[in-house]
Amino acid sequence: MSSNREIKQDIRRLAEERDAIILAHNYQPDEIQELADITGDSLGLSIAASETSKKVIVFCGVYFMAESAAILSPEKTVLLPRIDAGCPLADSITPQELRKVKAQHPGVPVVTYVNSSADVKAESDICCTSANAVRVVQSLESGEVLLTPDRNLGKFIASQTDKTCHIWDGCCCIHDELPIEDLRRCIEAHPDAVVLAHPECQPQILALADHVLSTSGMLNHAGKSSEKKFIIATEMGLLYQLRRENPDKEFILASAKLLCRSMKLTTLKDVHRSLATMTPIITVPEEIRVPAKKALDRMLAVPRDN
Ligand code: CIZ
Repeated sequence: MSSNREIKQDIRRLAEERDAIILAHNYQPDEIQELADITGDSLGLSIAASETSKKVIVFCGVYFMAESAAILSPEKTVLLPRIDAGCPLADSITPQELRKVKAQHPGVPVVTYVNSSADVKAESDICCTSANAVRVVQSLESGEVLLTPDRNLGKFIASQTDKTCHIWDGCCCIHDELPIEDLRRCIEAHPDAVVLAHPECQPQILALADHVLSTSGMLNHAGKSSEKKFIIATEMGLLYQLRRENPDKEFILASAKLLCRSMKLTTLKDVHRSLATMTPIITVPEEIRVPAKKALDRMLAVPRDN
């Protein structure tokens, strides 16, 4: 049996041979993030994938993330080392269900969180991330919006805008089920810590947070802040980058329950097998890819805050 060091060396050799770049989401296991050429959030990684000259993208994450890379880079081969790495939030709405809701609200623009399947994006007017959701909604002329699929992100957006928000009832069970007692205990034990919470958490969790941020927002904030201690309310994988980039600061996970099993499926052996066999390849049919890309492109065209 090869050691992790040998497997990593062989992955590097294969990546070179295949002209591949290895991307790892912020929630991946530590050894996968350590191995990756680039780590980040799902959209940031897909944009990085579209900008690289490499022909093969190894996406260490979950299914919808590899789909996003395939939507933005149809000319590249996108590998997802674990084909069974799904996302219950993305699965919480089907395109058929979305079409039904759209029929109930004719003319109301659909804003879909990037944590969704390609065919749901294809039925949407514009995408958003947890970092730009409020800005995307504010950029729309309509006074009414349909927000899918995350109800907690939807409620957070609704709290930040005067627009009428119709919210789909999906959620990320990891963020949604964060026990408030765990967070309260953490705050009591570390009253000097700054609380950073992800908008996929329930409103009563966000009410206890100092800042509501995406994973990239948390990394930016922690890096720039003069504060030294943070309580983190998102999936535990983010602690790897937070600690690596800020060795002088302390990061405390709000609850030991913040663990996504799907995100933790990928192993070094899976990455090795994927590169050796060039499977499983993720593709998105053109009739879905083109409208899904339009929804992503509309989001990317929304001006950023200065
Ligand atoms: O979109 C992503 O990458 C996720 C799952 C969360 C975030 O806030 O970055």
